[in-house]
Amino acid sequence: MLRSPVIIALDWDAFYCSVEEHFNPELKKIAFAVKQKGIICTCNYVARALGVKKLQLLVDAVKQFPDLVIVNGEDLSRYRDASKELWYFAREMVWGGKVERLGFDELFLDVTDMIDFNIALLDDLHVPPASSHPVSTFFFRMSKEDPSVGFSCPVSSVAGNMAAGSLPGDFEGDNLRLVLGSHLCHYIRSQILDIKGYTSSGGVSINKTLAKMAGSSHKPNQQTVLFPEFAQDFLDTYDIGRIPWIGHKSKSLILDAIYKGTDSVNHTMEGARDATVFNVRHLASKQLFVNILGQSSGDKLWNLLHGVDQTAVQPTSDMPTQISIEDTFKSLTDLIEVHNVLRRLTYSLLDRMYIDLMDSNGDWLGHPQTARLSTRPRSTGYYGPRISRSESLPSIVFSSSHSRDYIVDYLVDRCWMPLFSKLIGDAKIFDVVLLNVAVVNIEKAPTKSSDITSFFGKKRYTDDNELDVVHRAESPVTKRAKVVGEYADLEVAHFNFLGEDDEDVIFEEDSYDEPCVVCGQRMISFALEAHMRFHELGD
Ligand code: TTP
Ligand code: MG
Repeated sequence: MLRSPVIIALDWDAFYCSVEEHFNPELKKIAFAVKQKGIICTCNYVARALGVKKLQLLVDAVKQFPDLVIVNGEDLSRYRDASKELWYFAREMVWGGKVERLGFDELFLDVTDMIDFNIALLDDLHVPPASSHPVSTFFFRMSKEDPSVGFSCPVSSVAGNMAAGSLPGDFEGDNLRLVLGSHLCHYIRSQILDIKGYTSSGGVSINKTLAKMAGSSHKPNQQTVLFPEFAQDFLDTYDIGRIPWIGHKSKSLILDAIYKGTDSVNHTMEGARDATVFNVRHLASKQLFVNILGQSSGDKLWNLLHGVDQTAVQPTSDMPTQISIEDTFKSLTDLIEVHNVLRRLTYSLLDRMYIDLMDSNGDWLGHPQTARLSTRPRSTGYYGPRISRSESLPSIVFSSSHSRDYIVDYLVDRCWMPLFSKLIGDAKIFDVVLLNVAVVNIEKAPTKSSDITSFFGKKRYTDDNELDVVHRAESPVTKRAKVVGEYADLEVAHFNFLGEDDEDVIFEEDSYDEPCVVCGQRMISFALEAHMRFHELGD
Protein backbone atom coordinates (compact mmCIF):
# COMPACT_ATOMS: atom_id res chain seq x y z
CA MET A 1 0.00 0.00 0.00
CA LEU A 2 1.28 3.47 -0.87
CA ARG A 3 1.91 5.35 2.31
CA SER A 4 1.67 9.07 2.72
CA PRO A 5 4.63 11.08 3.95
CA VAL A 6 4.61 12.38 7.49
CA ILE A 7 5.47 16.06 7.54
CA ILE A 8 5.99 18.29 10.54
CA ALA A 9 5.79 22.06 10.14
CA LEU A 10 7.34 24.22 12.84
CA ASP A 11 6.87 27.96 13.20
CA TRP A 12 8.65 29.87 15.98
CA ASP A 13 6.26 31.90 18.09
CA ALA A 14 6.52 35.69 17.75
CA PHE A 15 9.95 35.00 16.39
CA TYR A 16 11.67 38.39 16.37
CA CYS A 17 10.21 39.02 19.84
CA SER A 18 11.49 35.66 21.09
CA VAL A 19 14.97 36.55 19.85
CA GLU A 20 14.77 39.93 21.60
CA GLU A 21 13.56 38.21 24.78
CA HIS A 22 16.43 35.80 24.55
CA PHE A 23 18.86 38.72 24.82
CA ASN A 24 16.74 40.67 27.27
CA PRO A 25 14.51 38.37 29.36
CA GLU A 26 12.90 41.39 31.06
CA LEU A 27 10.94 41.88 27.87
CA LYS A 28 9.04 38.65 28.47
CA LYS A 29 6.81 40.30 31.03
CA ILE A 30 5.85 43.38 29.09
CA ALA A 31 3.88 44.14 25.98
CA PHE A 32 6.31 44.98 23.22
CA ALA A 33 6.49 45.07 19.47
CA VAL A 34 9.29 44.89 16.95
CA LYS A 35 9.14 47.57 14.32
CA GLN A 36 10.74 47.99 10.97
CA LYS A 37 10.35 51.54 9.81
CA GLY A 38 6.68 52.41 9.83
CA ILE A 39 5.24 48.98 10.59
CA ILE A 40 4.93 46.62 13.53
CA CYS A 41 6.41 43.50 11.99
CA THR A 42 5.55 41.43 15.02
CA CYS A 43 4.59 41.77 18.67
CA ASN A 44 4.80 39.41 21.62
CA TYR A 45 1.79 37.51 22.89
CA VAL A 46 1.46 39.83 25.90
CA ALA A 47 0.90 42.64 23.43
CA ARG A 48 -1.39 40.52 21.26
CA ALA A 49 -3.59 39.87 24.31
CA LEU A 50 -4.07 43.64 24.57
CA GLY A 51 -5.08 43.84 20.92
CA VAL A 52 -1.84 44.83 19.21
CA LYS A 53 -1.64 43.22 15.78
CA LYS A 54 1.15 42.02 13.57
CA LEU A 55 1.63 44.29 10.55
CA GLN A 56 -0.23 47.15 12.16
CA LEU A 57 1.02 50.59 11.24
CA LEU A 58 3.33 51.87 13.93
CA VAL A 59 1.54 55.22 14.17
CA ASP A 60 -1.75 53.45 14.88
CA ALA A 61 -0.25 51.11 17.43
CA VAL A 62 1.40 53.82 19.50
CA LYS A 63 -1.73 55.93 19.38
CA GLN A 64 -3.88 53.01 20.51
CA PHE A 65 -1.42 51.53 23.02
CA PRO A 66 0.66 54.34 24.47
CA ASP A 67 2.47 51.98 26.86
CA LEU A 68 3.56 49.60 24.16
CA VAL A 69 7.34 49.21 24.16
CA ILE A 70 8.84 49.38 20.69
CA VAL A 71 12.04 47.58 19.80
CA ASN A 72 13.81 48.43 16.57
CA GLY A 73 14.09 45.31 14.44
CA GLU A 74 15.88 46.76 11.47
CA ASP A 75 19.14 44.94 12.05
CA LEU A 76 18.26 41.42 10.99
CA SER A 77 21.54 39.78 11.97
CA ARG A 78 20.38 38.47 15.35
CA TYR A 79 17.21 37.01 13.87
CA ARG A 80 19.18 35.43 11.08
CA ASP A 81 21.69 33.89 13.45
CA ALA A 82 19.04 32.56 15.84
CA SER A 83 17.12 31.18 12.91
CA LYS A 84 20.15 29.31 11.65
CA GLU A 85 20.97 27.94 15.07
CA LEU A 86 17.43 26.58 15.52
CA TRP A 87 17.46 25.09 12.04
CA TYR A 88 20.74 23.27 12.68
CA PHE A 89 19.46 22.04 16.02
CA ALA A 90 16.20 20.67 14.59
CA ARG A 91 18.03 19.14 11.65
CA GLU A 92 20.22 17.09 13.97
CA MET A 93 17.12 15.24 15.11
CA VAL A 94 15.76 14.41 11.68
CA TRP A 95 17.16 11.41 9.81
CA GLY A 96 18.86 12.31 6.59
CA GLY A 97 18.68 16.00 7.57
CA LYS A 98 15.42 16.32 5.64
CA VAL A 99 14.60 19.80 6.84
CA GLU A 100 13.54 22.68 4.65
CA ARG A 101 13.77 26.21 5.90
CA LEU A 102 11.17 28.72 4.84
CA GLY A 103 12.21 32.23 5.68
CA PHE A 104 13.58 32.88 9.11
CA ASP A 105 11.08 31.14 11.26
CA GLU A 106 9.53 28.13 9.61
CA LEU A 107 10.79 24.63 9.08
CA PHE A 108 9.36 21.63 7.31
CA LEU A 109 10.58 18.28 8.55
CA ASP A 110 10.10 15.15 6.50
CA VAL A 111 10.06 12.47 9.18
CA THR A 112 8.61 9.70 7.02
CA ASP A 113 11.66 7.44 7.41
CA MET A 114 11.65 7.80 11.16
CA ILE A 115 7.96 6.95 11.31
CA ASP A 116 8.34 3.96 8.97
CA PHE A 117 11.14 2.55 11.07
CA ASN A 118 9.18 2.94 14.30
CA ILE A 119 5.94 1.62 12.81
CA ALA A 120 7.84 -1.55 11.87
CA LEU A 121 9.02 -1.87 15.47
CA LEU A 122 5.52 -1.27 16.68
CA ASP A 123 4.19 -4.01 14.40
CA ASP A 124 6.86 -6.37 15.72
CA LEU A 125 5.87 -5.62 19.27
CA HIS A 126 2.23 -6.21 18.49
CA VAL A 127 1.32 -3.27 20.62
CA PRO A 128 -2.41 -2.92 20.12
CA PRO A 129 -2.85 0.27 18.15
CA ALA A 130 -6.49 0.61 19.12
CA SER A 131 -7.93 3.53 20.99
CA SER A 132 -9.42 0.97 23.39
CA HIS A 133 -5.92 0.45 24.84
CA PRO A 134 -5.18 3.79 26.36
CA VAL A 135 -2.19 2.53 28.31
CA SER A 136 -0.24 1.15 25.39
CA THR A 137 3.09 2.89 25.43
CA PHE A 138 5.83 2.65 22.93
CA PHE A 139 9.48 3.63 22.94
CA PHE A 140 9.99 5.78 19.85
CA ARG A 141 13.54 5.37 18.64
CA MET A 142 15.39 8.45 17.50
CA SER A 143 18.38 6.39 16.38
CA LYS A 144 18.51 3.29 14.21
CA GLU A 145 21.78 2.26 15.79
CA ASP A 146 21.28 3.00 19.45
CA PRO A 147 18.06 1.52 20.88
CA SER A 148 18.37 3.57 24.04
CA VAL A 149 17.97 6.93 22.27
CA GLY A 150 14.37 8.04 22.03
CA PHE A 151 11.31 8.72 24.13
CA SER A 152 8.22 6.92 25.40
CA CYS A 153 4.80 7.80 24.13
CA PRO A 154 1.27 6.43 24.16
CA VAL A 155 0.21 5.03 20.79
CA SER A 156 -3.44 5.37 21.50
CA SER A 157 -3.64 9.10 21.88
CA VAL A 158 -2.56 12.11 19.98
CA ALA A 159 -0.05 14.62 21.33
CA GLY A 160 -1.58 18.09 21.23
CA ASN A 161 -4.65 19.21 19.32
CA MET A 162 -6.52 17.63 16.47
CA ALA A 163 -7.58 19.89 13.62
CA ALA A 164 -11.33 19.67 13.09
CA GLY A 165 -11.41 18.38 16.62
CA SER A 166 -12.15 14.70 16.37
CA LEU A 167 -10.41 11.36 16.43
CA PRO A 168 -10.17 9.51 13.15
CA GLY A 169 -12.28 6.44 12.45
CA ASP A 170 -9.35 4.14 13.10
CA PHE A 171 -5.84 4.26 14.47
CA GLU A 172 -4.23 2.36 11.64
CA GLY A 173 -2.28 3.04 8.47
CA ASP A 174 -1.71 6.74 7.81
CA ASN A 175 -3.64 7.66 10.93
CA LEU A 176 -1.35 5.68 13.19
CA ARG A 177 1.63 7.14 11.39
CA LEU A 178 0.34 10.63 12.12
CA VAL A 179 -0.29 9.71 15.76
CA LEU A 180 3.36 8.73 16.05
CA GLY A 181 4.22 11.89 14.10
CA SER A 182 2.40 13.96 16.70
CA HIS A 183 4.52 12.44 19.47
CA LEU A 184 7.67 13.02 17.50
CA CYS A 185 6.64 16.62 16.89
CA HIS A 186 6.05 17.05 20.60
CA TYR A 187 9.45 15.59 21.41
CA ILE A 188 11.26 17.80 18.91
CA ARG A 189 9.47 20.94 20.11
CA SER A 190 10.24 20.07 23.73
CA GLN A 191 13.91 19.61 22.95
CA ILE A 192 14.02 22.95 21.19
CA LEU A 193 12.34 24.63 24.13
CA ASP A 194 14.39 22.90 26.83
CA ILE A 195 17.74 23.33 25.15
CA LYS A 196 17.39 26.42 23.02
CA GLY A 197 14.63 28.22 24.90
CA TYR A 198 12.32 28.87 21.95
CA THR A 199 8.64 27.97 21.80
CA SER A 200 7.10 26.93 18.53
CA SER A 201 3.80 25.98 17.00
CA GLY A 202 3.81 22.63 15.25
CA GLY A 203 1.61 20.99 12.66
CA VAL A 204 1.62 17.35 11.59
CA SER A 205 0.01 16.01 8.46
CA ILE A 206 0.60 14.25 5.16
CA ASN A 207 1.94 17.22 3.21
CA LYS A 208 3.58 20.59 3.74
CA THR A 209 0.52 22.74 3.24
CA LEU A 210 -1.74 20.73 5.52
CA ALA A 211 0.98 20.53 8.18
CA LYS A 212 1.59 24.27 8.01
CA MET A 213 -2.08 25.12 8.21
CA ALA A 214 -2.68 22.66 11.02
CA GLY A 215 0.22 24.24 12.91
CA SER A 216 -1.17 27.73 12.64
CA SER A 217 -4.61 26.67 13.85
CA HIS A 218 -3.44 26.54 17.48
CA LYS A 219 -0.80 29.04 18.60
CA PRO A 220 1.35 29.81 20.48
CA ASN A 221 3.35 26.91 21.93
CA GLN A 222 0.90 24.24 20.79
CA GLN A 223 0.71 21.66 18.10
CA THR A 224 -2.00 20.17 15.94
CA VAL A 225 -2.34 17.04 13.88
CA LEU A 226 -4.56 17.00 10.81
CA PHE A 227 -5.80 13.57 9.73
CA PRO A 228 -6.50 13.27 5.99
CA GLU A 229 -10.15 12.37 6.46
CA PHE A 230 -10.78 15.79 8.06
CA ALA A 231 -8.61 17.81 5.73
CA GLN A 232 -11.35 19.06 3.42
CA ASP A 233 -13.68 20.09 6.24
CA PHE A 234 -10.79 21.86 7.88
CA LEU A 235 -9.79 23.73 4.74
CA ASP A 236 -13.31 24.60 3.66
CA THR A 237 -13.81 27.13 6.45
CA TYR A 238 -10.71 29.14 5.54
CA ASP A 239 -10.57 32.21 3.35
CA ILE A 240 -8.51 31.24 0.29
CA GLY A 241 -6.11 34.05 1.12
CA ARG A 242 -5.12 32.11 4.23
CA ILE A 243 -3.96 29.11 2.24
CA PRO A 244 -0.19 29.30 2.10
CA TRP A 245 1.13 30.21 -1.33
CA ILE A 246 -2.13 31.88 -2.41
CA GLY A 247 -1.14 35.51 -2.50
CA HIS A 248 -3.20 38.61 -2.62
CA LYS A 249 -2.96 38.88 -6.40
CA SER A 250 -4.02 35.29 -7.09
CA LYS A 251 -6.90 35.68 -4.67
CA SER A 252 -8.14 38.81 -6.44
CA LEU A 253 -7.88 37.15 -9.85
CA ILE A 254 -9.83 34.14 -8.61
CA LEU A 255 -12.55 36.22 -6.98
CA ASP A 256 -12.81 38.55 -9.98
CA ALA A 257 -13.32 35.54 -12.23
CA ILE A 258 -15.89 33.93 -9.95
CA TYR A 259 -17.88 37.07 -9.40
CA LYS A 260 -17.56 38.42 -12.93
CA GLY A 261 -20.93 39.39 -14.25
CA THR A 262 -22.56 39.41 -10.86
CA ASP A 263 -25.03 42.26 -10.73
CA SER A 264 -24.64 43.02 -7.10
CA VAL A 265 -22.56 46.14 -6.57
CA ASN A 266 -21.48 44.64 -3.27
CA HIS A 267 -19.75 41.84 -5.02
CA THR A 268 -17.23 44.22 -6.45
CA MET A 269 -16.08 45.00 -2.95
CA GLU A 270 -13.35 42.79 -1.57
CA GLY A 271 -14.97 42.23 1.83
CA ALA A 272 -18.38 41.30 0.42
CA ARG A 273 -17.24 38.39 -1.72
CA ASP A 274 -17.39 35.01 -0.05
CA ALA A 275 -13.83 33.78 -0.39
CA THR A 276 -14.02 30.61 1.66
CA VAL A 277 -12.38 27.54 0.22
CA PHE A 278 -15.79 25.85 0.29
CA ASN A 279 -17.39 28.57 -1.75
CA VAL A 280 -14.55 28.92 -4.22
CA ARG A 281 -14.41 25.16 -4.76
CA HIS A 282 -18.07 25.14 -5.58
CA LEU A 283 -18.19 28.25 -7.74
CA ALA A 284 -14.98 27.67 -9.66
CA SER A 285 -13.43 24.75 -11.50
CA LYS A 286 -9.95 23.53 -12.18
CA GLN A 287 -10.29 24.79 -15.75
CA LEU A 288 -11.20 28.26 -14.55
CA PHE A 289 -8.12 28.30 -12.31
CA VAL A 290 -5.95 27.23 -15.22
CA ASN A 291 -7.49 29.89 -17.46
CA ILE A 292 -6.78 32.70 -15.05
CA LEU A 293 -3.56 31.56 -13.42
CA GLY A 294 -1.90 29.46 -16.11
CA GLN A 295 -1.49 25.70 -16.23
CA SER A 296 1.02 25.17 -13.50
CA SER A 297 -0.20 27.70 -10.91
CA GLY A 298 -3.82 26.96 -11.73
CA ASP A 299 -3.33 23.25 -11.16
CA LYS A 300 -1.30 23.81 -8.06
CA LEU A 301 -3.69 26.21 -6.37
CA TRP A 302 -6.75 24.16 -7.27
CA ASN A 303 -5.10 21.12 -5.73
CA LEU A 304 -4.23 23.05 -2.62
CA LEU A 305 -7.88 23.92 -2.08
CA HIS A 306 -8.44 20.17 -1.99
CA GLY A 307 -5.64 19.45 0.44
CA VAL A 308 -3.36 18.05 -2.25
CA ASP A 309 0.23 19.25 -2.20
CA GLN A 310 2.88 17.08 -3.77
CA THR A 311 5.82 19.36 -3.18
CA ALA A 312 8.54 17.47 -1.40
CA VAL A 313 10.46 18.81 1.55
CA GLN A 314 13.61 20.18 -0.08
CA PRO A 315 16.42 20.03 2.46
CA THR A 316 17.93 23.48 2.65
CA SER A 317 21.61 23.41 1.91
CA ASP A 318 24.17 24.88 4.29
CA MET A 319 25.51 26.84 1.44
CA PRO A 320 23.31 29.69 0.26
CA THR A 321 22.84 29.87 -3.48
CA GLN A 322 23.35 33.61 -3.38
CA ILE A 323 23.86 36.39 -0.92
CA SER A 324 22.32 39.76 -1.49
CA ILE A 325 22.07 42.93 0.47
CA GLU A 326 19.80 45.77 -0.40
CA ASP A 327 18.24 48.96 0.71
CA THR A 328 15.42 51.01 -0.67
CA PHE A 329 14.89 54.73 -0.84
CA LYS A 330 12.26 57.28 -1.58
CA SER A 331 14.49 58.66 -4.27
CA LEU A 332 18.16 58.42 -5.10
CA THR A 333 19.39 60.79 -7.78
CA ASP A 334 22.96 61.58 -6.95
CA LEU A 335 25.97 59.57 -8.05
CA ILE A 336 27.94 60.34 -4.89
CA GLU A 337 25.06 59.10 -2.79
CA VAL A 338 24.90 55.95 -4.89
CA HIS A 339 28.60 55.47 -4.27
CA ASN A 340 28.12 55.88 -0.52
CA VAL A 341 25.22 53.47 -0.40
CA LEU A 342 27.14 50.90 -2.41
CA ARG A 343 30.06 51.17 0.00
CA ARG A 344 27.80 50.58 2.96
CA LEU A 345 26.07 47.66 1.29
CA THR A 346 29.38 46.12 0.27
CA TYR A 347 30.64 46.11 3.86
CA SER A 348 27.51 44.18 4.86
CA LEU A 349 27.85 41.89 1.88
CA LEU A 350 31.41 41.01 2.81
CA ASP A 351 30.40 40.41 6.44
CA ARG A 352 27.70 38.07 5.28
CA MET A 353 30.07 36.26 2.98
CA TYR A 354 32.53 35.77 5.83
CA ILE A 355 29.76 34.39 8.04
CA ASP A 356 28.01 32.19 5.50
CA LEU A 357 30.80 31.08 3.24
CA MET A 358 33.85 30.74 5.46
CA ASP A 359 34.64 28.03 7.95
CA SER A 360 36.14 28.67 11.36
CA ASN A 361 39.68 28.34 9.96
CA GLY A 362 39.06 31.15 7.52
CA ASP A 363 38.85 28.79 4.53
CA TRP A 364 36.24 29.50 1.91
CA LEU A 365 33.55 26.82 1.70
CA GLY A 366 31.98 28.25 -1.41
CA HIS A 367 32.94 30.74 -4.08
CA PRO A 368 30.40 33.00 -5.71
CA GLN A 369 31.22 33.35 -9.38
CA THR A 370 29.18 36.38 -10.28
CA ALA A 371 28.54 39.88 -8.97
CA ARG A 372 25.11 41.28 -9.67
CA LEU A 373 23.79 44.77 -9.16
CA SER A 374 20.07 45.42 -9.25
CA THR A 375 18.06 48.56 -9.08
CA ARG A 376 14.53 49.74 -9.57
CA PRO A 377 13.81 52.99 -11.40
CA ARG A 378 11.44 55.19 -9.47
CA SER A 379 9.32 55.55 -12.59
CA THR A 380 8.21 51.91 -12.27
CA GLY A 381 7.08 52.35 -8.66
CA TYR A 382 8.11 50.82 -5.34
CA TYR A 383 6.89 47.38 -6.40
CA GLY A 384 7.92 47.59 -10.01
CA PRO A 385 10.29 45.14 -11.64
CA ARG A 386 13.98 45.24 -10.87
CA ILE A 387 16.61 45.50 -13.52
CA SER A 388 20.03 44.04 -13.03
CA ARG A 389 23.46 43.62 -14.58
CA SER A 390 26.08 41.04 -13.75
CA GLU A 391 29.73 40.33 -14.30
CA SER A 392 32.41 38.03 -12.94
CA LEU A 393 33.11 38.61 -9.31
CA PRO A 394 36.68 39.91 -8.92
CA SER A 395 38.67 37.24 -7.14
CA ILE A 396 40.24 39.84 -4.86
CA VAL A 397 37.17 39.26 -2.71
CA PHE A 398 38.76 36.01 -1.55
CA SER A 399 42.15 37.50 -0.91
CA SER A 400 43.56 37.32 2.57
CA SER A 401 46.39 39.71 1.76
CA HIS A 402 44.24 42.79 1.20
CA SER A 403 42.41 44.77 3.85
CA ARG A 404 38.64 44.77 4.04
CA ASP A 405 38.59 48.49 3.21
CA TYR A 406 40.71 47.91 0.14
CA ILE A 407 38.43 45.11 -1.05
CA VAL A 408 35.32 47.24 -0.50
CA ASP A 409 36.77 50.18 -2.44
CA TYR A 410 37.93 47.88 -5.20
CA LEU A 411 34.49 46.32 -5.55
CA VAL A 412 32.66 49.64 -5.48
CA ASP A 413 34.93 51.36 -7.98
CA ARG A 414 35.68 48.49 -10.34
CA CYS A 415 32.51 46.46 -10.15
CA TRP A 416 29.38 48.13 -8.78
CA MET A 417 29.83 51.63 -10.17
CA PRO A 418 30.55 50.40 -13.72
CA LEU A 419 27.55 48.09 -13.45
CA PHE A 420 25.44 50.99 -12.24
CA SER A 421 26.51 53.06 -15.25
CA LYS A 422 25.46 50.24 -17.52
CA LEU A 423 22.14 50.03 -15.74
CA ILE A 424 21.27 53.66 -16.13
CA GLY A 425 22.66 53.72 -19.65
CA ASP A 426 23.43 57.10 -21.12
CA ALA A 427 21.04 58.85 -18.81
CA LYS A 428 22.84 61.50 -16.84
CA ILE A 429 19.74 62.00 -14.78
CA PHE A 430 18.42 59.04 -12.89
CA ASP A 431 16.10 58.34 -10.00
CA VAL A 432 16.15 54.93 -8.37
CA VAL A 433 14.40 53.54 -5.31
CA LEU A 434 16.44 50.41 -4.71
CA LEU A 435 20.01 49.20 -4.76
CA ASN A 436 20.84 45.54 -4.34
CA VAL A 437 24.32 44.07 -4.42
CA ALA A 438 24.57 40.34 -4.74
CA VAL A 439 27.03 37.54 -5.19
CA VAL A 440 25.47 34.64 -7.02
CA ASN A 441 26.34 31.30 -8.62
CA ILE A 442 28.00 30.10 -5.46
CA GLU A 443 30.05 27.00 -6.14
CA LYS A 444 31.21 24.63 -3.49
CA ALA A 445 34.92 25.06 -2.92
CA PRO A 446 37.27 22.23 -3.80
CA THR A 447 38.04 20.25 -0.65
CA LYS A 448 41.37 21.97 -0.26
CA SER A 449 40.44 25.56 -0.78
CA SER A 450 43.98 26.91 -0.96
CA ASP A 451 44.24 26.71 -4.72
CA ILE A 452 41.80 29.40 -5.52
CA THR A 453 43.53 30.55 -8.68
CA SER A 454 43.18 27.27 -10.47
CA PHE A 455 39.60 27.03 -9.29
CA PHE A 456 38.78 30.35 -10.88
CA GLY A 457 40.83 29.55 -13.93
CA LYS A 458 38.38 26.76 -14.68
CA LYS A 459 35.27 28.80 -14.80
CA ARG A 460 35.04 32.40 -15.70
CA TYR A 461 32.31 34.02 -17.58
CA THR A 462 30.42 37.21 -17.77
CA ASP A 463 26.87 37.83 -18.64
CA ASP A 464 27.15 41.57 -18.65
CA ASN A 465 25.21 41.97 -21.81
CA GLU A 466 22.26 40.38 -20.25
CA LEU A 467 19.62 42.65 -18.80
CA ASP A 468 17.47 40.57 -16.60
CA VAL A 469 14.43 41.24 -14.58
CA VAL A 470 14.79 39.93 -11.07
CA HIS A 471 11.71 39.03 -9.15
CA ARG A 472 11.65 38.02 -5.52
CA ALA A 473 13.77 34.95 -5.89
CA GLU A 474 16.88 36.32 -4.30
CA SER A 475 17.59 34.51 -1.17
CA PRO A 476 19.95 34.93 1.68
CA VAL A 477 20.12 38.46 2.85
CA THR A 478 21.27 40.22 5.92
CA LYS A 479 21.48 43.18 8.20
CA ARG A 480 20.08 45.79 5.87
CA ALA A 481 18.46 43.33 3.59
CA LYS A 482 14.95 42.54 2.69
CA VAL A 483 13.20 39.67 4.34
CA VAL A 484 11.36 39.34 1.07
CA GLY A 485 14.50 37.81 -0.35
CA GLU A 486 14.49 35.09 2.24
CA TYR A 487 11.12 33.83 1.27
CA ALA A 488 11.86 31.91 -1.88
CA ASP A 489 9.87 32.44 -5.00
CA LEU A 490 6.37 31.82 -3.82
CA GLU A 491 3.79 34.39 -3.06
CA VAL A 492 4.20 34.70 0.65
CA ALA A 493 2.91 36.67 3.53
CA HIS A 494 6.17 38.24 4.51
CA PHE A 495 7.40 41.65 3.67
CA ASN A 496 10.20 43.60 5.02
CA PHE A 497 9.70 47.18 5.85
CA LEU A 498 13.23 48.40 5.57
CA GLY A 499 11.87 50.23 2.67
CA GLU A 500 13.27 53.65 3.32
CA ASP A 501 16.69 54.96 4.06
CA ASP A 502 18.56 54.34 7.26
CA GLU A 503 16.81 56.87 9.39
CA ASP A 504 14.47 55.80 12.09
CA VAL A 505 11.38 57.23 10.52
CA ILE A 506 7.80 57.35 11.55
CA PHE A 507 6.20 58.53 8.38
CA GLU A 508 4.36 61.77 8.36
CA GLU A 509 0.81 61.81 7.12
CA ASP A 510 1.70 63.61 3.90
CA SER A 511 4.24 61.02 2.87
CA TYR A 512 1.54 58.36 2.72
CA ASP A 513 0.81 58.00 -0.92
CA GLU A 514 -1.64 55.15 -1.38
CA PRO A 515 -4.96 54.38 0.25
CA CYS A 516 -5.82 50.91 1.55
CA VAL A 517 -8.93 49.66 -0.26
CA VAL A 518 -10.26 48.07 2.93
CA CYS A 519 -9.77 50.70 5.64
CA GLY A 520 -8.90 53.75 3.60
CA GLN A 521 -5.73 54.36 5.61
CA ARG A 522 -3.08 55.99 3.43
CA MET A 523 0.40 54.58 3.50
CA ILE A 524 3.72 54.24 1.77
CA SER A 525 3.27 52.04 -1.31
CA PHE A 526 5.71 49.36 -0.27
CA ALA A 527 3.78 48.80 2.95
CA LEU A 528 0.46 48.35 1.21
CA GLU A 529 0.77 44.70 0.31
CA ALA A 530 1.88 43.80 3.82
CA HIS A 531 -0.92 45.88 5.24
CA MET A 532 -3.46 43.96 3.12
CA ARG A 533 -2.14 40.86 4.79
CA PHE A 534 -2.98 42.46 8.11
CA HIS A 535 -6.62 42.64 7.03
CA GLU A 536 -6.52 39.08 5.71
CA LEU A 537 -5.13 37.75 8.97
CA GLY A 538 -8.14 39.25 10.72
CA ASP A 539 -8.34 38.67 14.45
P1 TTP B 1 5.57 35.09 11.54
O1 TTP B 1 5.82 33.65 11.80
O2 TTP B 1 4.48 35.46 10.59
O3 TTP B 1 5.21 35.83 12.87
P2 TTP B 1 5.75 35.61 14.32
O4 TTP B 1 6.70 34.48 14.42
O5 TTP B 1 6.28 36.92 14.82
O6 TTP B 1 4.43 35.33 15.12
P3 TTP B 1 3.59 33.99 15.24
O7 TTP B 1 3.65 33.59 16.66
O8 TTP B 1 2.22 34.40 14.81
O9 TTP B 1 4.20 32.97 14.32
O10 TTP B 1 6.87 35.80 11.03
C1 TTP B 1 8.16 35.50 11.55
C2 TTP B 1 8.99 36.75 11.70
O11 TTP B 1 9.17 37.38 10.44
C3 TTP B 1 8.34 37.78 12.59
O12 TTP B 1 8.75 37.62 13.93
C4 TTP B 1 8.74 39.08 12.02
C5 TTP B 1 9.09 38.79 10.58
N1 TTP B 1 8.09 39.30 9.62
C6 TTP B 1 8.45 40.27 8.71
O13 TTP B 1 9.58 40.74 8.71
N2 TTP B 1 7.52 40.69 7.83
C7 TTP B 1 6.24 40.21 7.82
O14 TTP B 1 5.42 40.60 6.99
C8 TTP B 1 5.88 39.22 8.78
C9 TTP B 1 4.49 38.65 8.81
C10 TTP B 1 6.84 38.81 9.65
MG1 MG C 1 6.26 32.55 13.76
